[in-house]
Formats: sequence, C-alpha cells, structure tokens
Amino acid sequence: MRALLSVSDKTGIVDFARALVGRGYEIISTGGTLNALVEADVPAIAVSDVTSFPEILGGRVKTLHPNIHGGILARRDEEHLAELAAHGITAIDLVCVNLYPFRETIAKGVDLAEALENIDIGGPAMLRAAAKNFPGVIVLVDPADYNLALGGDLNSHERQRLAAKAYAHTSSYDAAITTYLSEVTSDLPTRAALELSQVAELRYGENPHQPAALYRLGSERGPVLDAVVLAGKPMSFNNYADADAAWALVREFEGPACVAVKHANPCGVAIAHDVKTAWERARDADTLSVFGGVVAVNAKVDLEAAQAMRGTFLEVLIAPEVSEEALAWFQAKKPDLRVLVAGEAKSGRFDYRPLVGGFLVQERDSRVWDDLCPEVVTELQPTDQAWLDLAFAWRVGKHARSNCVVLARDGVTVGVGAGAVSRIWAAERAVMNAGERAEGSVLASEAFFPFDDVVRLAASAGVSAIVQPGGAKRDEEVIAACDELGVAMIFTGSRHFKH
Ligand code: 93A
Repeated sequence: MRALLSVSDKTGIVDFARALVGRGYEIISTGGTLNALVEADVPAIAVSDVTSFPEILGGRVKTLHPNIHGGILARRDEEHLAELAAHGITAIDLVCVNLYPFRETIAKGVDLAEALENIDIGGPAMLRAAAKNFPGVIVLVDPADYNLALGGDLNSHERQRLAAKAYAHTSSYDAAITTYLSEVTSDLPTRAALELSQVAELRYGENPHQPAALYRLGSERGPVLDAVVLAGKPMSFNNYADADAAWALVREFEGPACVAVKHANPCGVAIAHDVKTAWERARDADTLSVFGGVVAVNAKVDLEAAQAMRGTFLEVLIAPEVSEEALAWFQAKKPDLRVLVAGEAKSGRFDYRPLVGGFLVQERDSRVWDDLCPEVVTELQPTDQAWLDLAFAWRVGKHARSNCVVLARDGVTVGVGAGAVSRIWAAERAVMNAGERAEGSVLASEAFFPFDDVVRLAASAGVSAIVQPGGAKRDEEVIAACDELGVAMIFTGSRHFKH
C-alpha cells in the first residue's frame, strides 16, 4: 500500500506517517514534507524518485506527473491495474494533502506576484483526483481525520464523506482565489465569492421571535465578523450590526477617537488626545442616547479609559486592543459588557443590502475627506478651527443614515439628526439636540440642500459654517442665504447617501 503525503500545514504529519508505516504503508512525499519525515526518521520516498523527474520551476511542478496521477486515478479493476503495470506505475491508496496557505498569505497584504506564487495547483489536482476515485483511495485534507484513517478499513460511506470534504476544501480555496482576483480586476463579486458559510448561530434576530445566524460571504474577512470577543455576554444580532457601524466610523479618524452608536446611527462622536478623553467627550455629547449604546475606539483601551466607562450602561465595546488590566476590570465590574478586539481586515470591498429573495450589491463608500477638493462658495471663509470641525462633522455624516445633519464643535458632535425623511427635520433634530451648544458649531449635511431652509435654521441657532455636497437647482439661493446671514459654506462635490 502506498500513501502520498504533501502538506503545507505539517500539524500531526510525522506521527501520522509513522503510524501509516506501522500499518504497512510505503510513504511518498514532496520536498518539505519529506524533509520533516526524514528528520524524524520516518522512512519515505521522494516524489521525484517516483516520477524520475526533479521538482522544477521552484516547486511549481512537483506532483503533476502521470506516475502520480495515474497511481491516484486508476480504478481498482483489472483493466486499469493492468494499464498501470504496463507503464510501471504503482497505485496510490491514500492521499493526504493540504494546500499552500493562500488566504493567510493574502491577509498579510502581499503583492500580486507573491499571492500568485501561493496558489496551489498540484495539491488541488491530487485532492480532486483522489476524491473522484474515493472507492479506491482515501483522501485526507484535515489533520482531525488522520486518526479515522488509521482506524482500519474505512467503509464506503466514510470514504465518500472524506471525498466530499476534499471537494469542499478545494472549492472554498478556489473561491478565495476568485475573490482575490476579482478585487484586483475590480469586478463585482462572482457567484463563488458569494457562497455563504455560517460563522455563528445567534440567539435570535432583531427581535426574539426571529431566528438568526451570522454568515460569512465567500472568503471575506471583516473587522467585526472576525472580531475576538474577550468578555461579556454572547453577541446578539443587533450588537453585530451596531458594532459594524461604529467601527466603520471610528476608522475614519487617525488620532484617538470614540464613536457611540445607537440603532446603527452615531449618537456621540469625539476626537481627543487620548482614548479616555475621547470616550468622555463622546458620552457627554448625548448622555441620554449613549445609554445601552455600542462604543468603538480606534486605539488601545487602557485601565483609565475602562474605568471612565464605569457609570454608563453599554452593550458592546470594540477596540483594536484592550490592555490586560482593562480587560480584568471589565470582567470584574462590567461582566455583561461584550468586549471585542476588532479583526485585522479593514473593511470588505462590497456592501450588501437585502431585498426579499436577494440583495443589492455595491462597492463600499470608501471615499474619504482627504479625497475631496472642498470649495468655499460664500463670501465668508471658515476659520481654521471651523475647517477642522467641518472635516470632522462630514466624516460623521458619512456614517449616519440619510437624511442626516450633524452639528459639531471642537471635535465633538453636539447634535445628530439621522434617518429623517426630510432634510429640514434632520436639521431640526440636530439643532434641538445641540441646544446652546449649537452656538459657534459647524453643520454637515451628507447630501445637498434643495432649499435654503436648513441654512436659515442653522444661522438662527448660531452655526458658523456649513459643509454640503452642493449641486442642487437652488444652490444660488442657498449661497445667497449664507452670505446674507454671515455663514461660511463649502461644497465637497460629493455626497454620502446611506439609506
Ligand atoms: O506548486 S504546486 O502547485 N505544484 C505541485 O506540483 C505540487 N504538489 C504538491 N504545489 C504542489 N504541492 C503542494 O505543496 C501541496 O498541496 C502542499 O501544500 C505543498 C507541500 O510542499 P512541501 O512538501 O514541499 O512542503
């Protein structure tokens, strides 16, 4: 009996090979795997001795040879076995392969050449061949199945299950490559990339009477999808949705920032010199709404920052890092709080919006403030501080549901009106939230003003500068109102609808 072992993930391979030898198998193996076996004194033959051909092209062609594929693919009947004998090929009864780590490699952000080098060709060919011929060949892709293969004769049902597992492995591998290459060529996701796999079952959906689960699309990665939950209660459906929204916004900022989200909309957002102060400012932006909120910060949470969350009931905290002391404090003092460390992926490339029976797909809105060329359209210029606040408020507006109006001052939101069905209502809500804090604030609107009503309301509340995309029919009237009322206004030429 012959077994071919060729694995990138060498977990358990030496013990497995030794046990196979003990059961009378002859082992053949590729370069790195062979080395591992030889070093551990497990007898094995090099694939190149079986093929009488060296590994060439830096290993790109090692096992792609009739002596290997004939040995795997031959049916165990007279006709095929005679043909093998005529060509001096030995049948291979067990194939144990796992593939070049393509996903792990691209996750490191390597260049195209390195990514291509990590596309395994020979491995999937052997796996598919062995799985096709499962009545005669045992195929293994998972170290967890090694013991099963050692347990004596496998029945047909078990062999078929292993074959299905091998095809699942190669097809998800191909899906990962498909997604990667589609991104390089900027196509919308293909069917393979849209295959679903369940990540977690959830207790329920938005409401307790709705069963729900968390799924991964193709081989996508996501900062919240792949977040590690360090502490707290299990994540709920709404927790996931809000954490995703909070994280997307907090990532817009380079310096320390904190975002509090309620029902997928930001309710308090602030920047500061440190995370603790950013949190305190975001909390104080709207002390009512932050209750039961989901909070994201973009820098390490230390003990001080953790302790500053003492008096506020929060559902989720997501951060790039949490210190050990902070984590211990949360576990002791806020045992229900879900503390998450975000996954490394920045954000997916696509957005999906459900429709009954399907979904809409678009590229994510990845346009950032620095991509814009804002233009002052009024007589009055914004002050330097107003420019900073306009950029800040604009970033917040990008992540709030349309229609939205954001008021901000000194790097903190003072009023957010989001998800309103008319722009003036969004503005009224923001001004009402701000109260006296509207005086000297700036206003951002994620889409243009159809009328001058928002300008008039803002000016009466004391707003000093406005940022909006521009491009409405009545822009001239809107600009004239600003000039009349002494408000500076800038156009970005670009909107951020988020419906
Ligand atoms: O470069 S390949 O696509 N060409 C091949 O002919 C080939 N044969 C096996 N990759 C190939 N493999 C892969 O090498 C296996 O799938 C496995 O992941 C890896 C094991 O290499 P080594 O034993 O040298 O560490």
